[in-house]
Amino acid sequence: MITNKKLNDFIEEAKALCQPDSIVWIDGSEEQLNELRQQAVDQKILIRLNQEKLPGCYLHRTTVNDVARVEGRTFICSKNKEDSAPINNWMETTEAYKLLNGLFKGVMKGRTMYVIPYSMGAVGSKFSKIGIELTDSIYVVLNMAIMTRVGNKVLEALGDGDFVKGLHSYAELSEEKRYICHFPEDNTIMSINSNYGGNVLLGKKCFALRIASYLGKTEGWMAEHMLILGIQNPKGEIKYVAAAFPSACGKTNLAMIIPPEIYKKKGYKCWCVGDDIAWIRVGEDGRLWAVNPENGFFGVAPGTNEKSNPNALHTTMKNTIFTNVVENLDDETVWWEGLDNNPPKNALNWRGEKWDYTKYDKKDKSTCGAHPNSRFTAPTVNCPCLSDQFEAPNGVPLSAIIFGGRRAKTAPLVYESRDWNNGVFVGSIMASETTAAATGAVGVVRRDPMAMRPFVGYNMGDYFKHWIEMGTKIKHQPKIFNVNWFRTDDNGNFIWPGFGDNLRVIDWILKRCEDKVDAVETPIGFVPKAEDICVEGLADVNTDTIKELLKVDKANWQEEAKGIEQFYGELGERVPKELYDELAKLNKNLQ
Ligand code: GTP
Ligand code: SPV
Ligand code: MN
Repeated sequence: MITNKKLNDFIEEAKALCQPDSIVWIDGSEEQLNELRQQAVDQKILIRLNQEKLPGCYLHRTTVNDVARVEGRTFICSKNKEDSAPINNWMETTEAYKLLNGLFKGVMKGRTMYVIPYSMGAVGSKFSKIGIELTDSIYVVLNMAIMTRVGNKVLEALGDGDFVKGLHSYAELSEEKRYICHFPEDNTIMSINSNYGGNVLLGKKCFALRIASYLGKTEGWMAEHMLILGIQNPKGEIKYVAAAFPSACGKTNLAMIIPPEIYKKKGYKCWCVGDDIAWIRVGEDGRLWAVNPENGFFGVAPGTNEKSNPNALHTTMKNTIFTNVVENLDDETVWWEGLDNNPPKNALNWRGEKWDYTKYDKKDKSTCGAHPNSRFTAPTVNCPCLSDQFEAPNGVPLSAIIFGGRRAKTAPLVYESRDWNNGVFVGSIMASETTAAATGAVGVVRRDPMAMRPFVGYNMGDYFKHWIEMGTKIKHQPKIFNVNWFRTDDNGNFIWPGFGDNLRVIDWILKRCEDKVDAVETPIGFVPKAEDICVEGLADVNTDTIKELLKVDKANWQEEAKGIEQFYGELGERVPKELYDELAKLNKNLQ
């Protein structure tokens, strides 16, 4: 018997609105999930893969018009426009409910409505928060059961407490009627006409970033699009960093990094706490502490291989749902571009069409077997390098915050901000080439402050202000850095090897945090002395290459400063004065 009145009302209202034939509560048991997996297979929602090679693994194909987050159809609804706009799409709250209630009317006729009680963060932990997602999609249920903690234990922890309401229907998967709407002022999310990842797994971007960022502003903490990584040195000490990179710019890869040979030999080890989202609070000791509220990885498949990210690959070997990858018909396994050099000969592409690997042309994305934004949904427990602090109730203390984007030019391999406010400025001016993680053009440079452009649940200027204010509450502030793994040469090739070798840069960052190494001052902040980035064991990189990677080109940065000024202008009058002061300092340094 559920005594939570808000929960009972929510379900009654959703039932009256959506008119499902039946209601099923997700209890979190393997038994029930197995039944649902079987139903999904019977209904051709999932394909059961080779259970010897990939036990507990399934393949799903979305409809072709539903393969990524849809930023153009994602809304932050509030009473006043300025509380959401200008970066977010805005809808007035009452108008939005009217529109959505129209779309949801009778939408679940003939279908089952699943009730998913889920916890972001370990169940019952004092920083965790609870959501209820109502959905007609078995795919959503099975993914949420990997990405979050679900079931009766969550209901028990909820008791008569408060939760985030989420209502989802895949409806008719119509692109024109697709809406992903957030009501931060009401703790509510409504999502309709999609069945893809970030649009529908409401615990993830919708709750843990958009709604949570708003809660964080009101309650004095932060919800960020960040991985959390532990680096263990030869003495056995573990330091933690959090890093914000835009979608498909390397968070999962850095979160599961394997040290290069020379570091391994010295005794370095790396531990993954989270790969996408961090909830960050000021601890009693005056440091920042970070928790990963998720329980699974929703990772980019293409490019994941035994060399680039063996930990991710191993994580996907059991109990994983693959979405929009290649189906190998000979042995019922999966494949994607960049997995290995043996594309399957008898295969279906992500659209479910017969796929001829010999016609594959790297430059023509339409010949790809797997969609560039194809993904795996895998449980965190599968991860060989999962940190033993993963469920620590207070999280892990942060030594450094790292921002980073995908920039062919301009941004150096790494630089350090001068202080907290300057670091907030560095985050606020982040720019990155767009990727396949959202619909729209790929490879266009756009401003993506703190990698949160698509995920801030309120006004961006207010979000910057919140960062500045948090700084005043942190007695022991972590240092703030910016990295760029993606600088290219004149032929468009990446200069920096990236992946495991990124530890060489993190190593410098940690040394800076402990005042163990010098730096060179530039107009934008501190860069390493080239010889302080360890290049031992690297084939194509020497100290001259590092010099090249660290170059701060004045003319490029003068252009950049103009772009920043324009961007701040677009954000409107809520951009805090502190950041305009930082911009003025940058301009002065560039003269
Ligand atoms: P979301 O899940 O969308 O938030 O993405 P993410 O930030 O976790 O990105 P992910 O680690 O999945 O990497 C995305 C793409 O960038 C993959 O194709 C990777 O192979 C590539 N990538 C990651 N790290 C590096 C790197 O250090 N260098 C280069 N050149 N590519 C990288
Ligand atoms: C991202 O796009 O940043 C993701 C994938 O992590 S999604 O969950 O679809 O947002
Ligand atoms: Mn992400």
